[in-house]
Amino acid sequence: MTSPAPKISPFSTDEKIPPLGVGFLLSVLKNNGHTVYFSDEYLKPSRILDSKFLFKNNIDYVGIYSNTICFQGTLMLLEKLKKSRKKGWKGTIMVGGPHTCVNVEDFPEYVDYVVIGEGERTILEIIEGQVNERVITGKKVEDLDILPRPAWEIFSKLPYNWEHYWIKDKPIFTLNTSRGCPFNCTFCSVRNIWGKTYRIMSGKRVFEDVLYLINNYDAKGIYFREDNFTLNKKRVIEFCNLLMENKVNISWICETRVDSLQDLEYVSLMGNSGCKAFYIGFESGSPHMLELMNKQSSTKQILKAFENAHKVKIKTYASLIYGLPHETEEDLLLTNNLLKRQNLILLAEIYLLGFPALNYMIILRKINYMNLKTKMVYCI
Ligand code: B12
Ligand code: SF4
Repeated sequence: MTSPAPKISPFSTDEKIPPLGVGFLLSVLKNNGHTVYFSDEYLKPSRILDSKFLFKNNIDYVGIYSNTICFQGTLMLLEKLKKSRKKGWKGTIMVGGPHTCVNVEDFPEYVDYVVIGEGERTILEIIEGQVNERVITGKKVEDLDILPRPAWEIFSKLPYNWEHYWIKDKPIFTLNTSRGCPFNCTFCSVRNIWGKTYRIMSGKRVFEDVLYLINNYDAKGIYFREDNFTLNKKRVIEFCNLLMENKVNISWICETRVDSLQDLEYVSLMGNSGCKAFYIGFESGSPHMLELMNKQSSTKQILKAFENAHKVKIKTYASLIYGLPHETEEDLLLTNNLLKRQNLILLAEIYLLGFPALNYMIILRKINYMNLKTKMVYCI
């Protein structure tokens, strides 16, 4: 299960896309002969734990995905499981997901297993009775090519948002093909959760997954919803070439950093293979703030990245962070000046709030849909 979003929250929790991490776990379990049920409480809260579901279906393990914003929802699910135990349910409770990485002590004692980090190996070990500790750090999957595909057969039947405003056609599928980040931006929690080593699925594997989604679900577009899709040039080049050599006509979009977009030939190859837009975290137009954020990129690189993308007609969506300690009026002015020089389709303005166990943040994100003239506020 995922955890339901808070009913009232300053963060927007309305982007409903499949939880791919849980999807990997479902596939690993199914491939090892286990029967799985999935309830996406974030997509649509259900009353499954108030019913006789656990008893009727002889459920012996319940696993919950927990992130910080939805943590109250996790607690609510756990309370219901506790009540089921009082009524005689004998099952085991496991939790995993980002919140275990940042505040492991938050989980009540009656939770049997708290899995920090990657779950594919550990979830099987738990079910096979090989785990003795209550709090376990999941073993990292070094070669992501060995992972099964997320459980698309389950997700595809659910009412996720299968479209995206950057791609005309639908359905659009999301993929997550890398883990870890070698950078250490002060505002970001990814390194705390995934570690600094960047691990990837090969270009061939990514291509095969895209083809699978086209052939089985008539996918019209792919959104690589991951921290930095373009970091390993070799695999992205392999992926783009495979799309072109096999004449696969698919639109795709990804999330990236400016330093990955300095080489026009590379950016142009992505455009030729179907890339329609980049979501670029450039964060600030002030060298002083970039330095404080430890962003390891320069304003010169920002300008070059946007120039390269626009040269090959790839649209750009910029993400900025405001309100970090030490930001001055002058820094804001520099950011605004830089923004005026960009031809953005979207701008996400993110405001710092603070976050547990991170360098320092929860951030509010305000997105100005420049072309669409609508607004949205949410956080990363
Ligand atoms: C795509 C994405 C989304 C998507 C899909 C979320 C999802 N559930 O997959 C959407 C748009 C819905 C989303 C929303 C939000 N997101 Co988001 N998102 C991401 C992103 C970029 C990739 C997620 C992913 O696919 N990861 C890869 C998979 C393999 O990992 P995983 O999902 O964590 O699952 C693995 C393990 O955690 C573990 N595991 C997970 N569940 C369980 C359960 C059990 C029982 C076990 C044993 C193991 C286990 O095993 C899985 C496989 O290895 C991450 C950044 C990142 N690198 O992870 C941020 C990230 C997860 N999001 C984040 C945040 C803050 C949010 C929002 C609060 C933003 C908002 N709108 O305000 C909401 C929260 C709602 C929600 N339910 O997630 C933070 C979470 C930080 C935190 N401490 O909780 C992250 C880490 C980004 C960041 N920079 O900090 N997000
Ligand atoms: S913001 Fe991006 S580059 Fe920086 S640490 Fe987070 S994932 Fe890595």
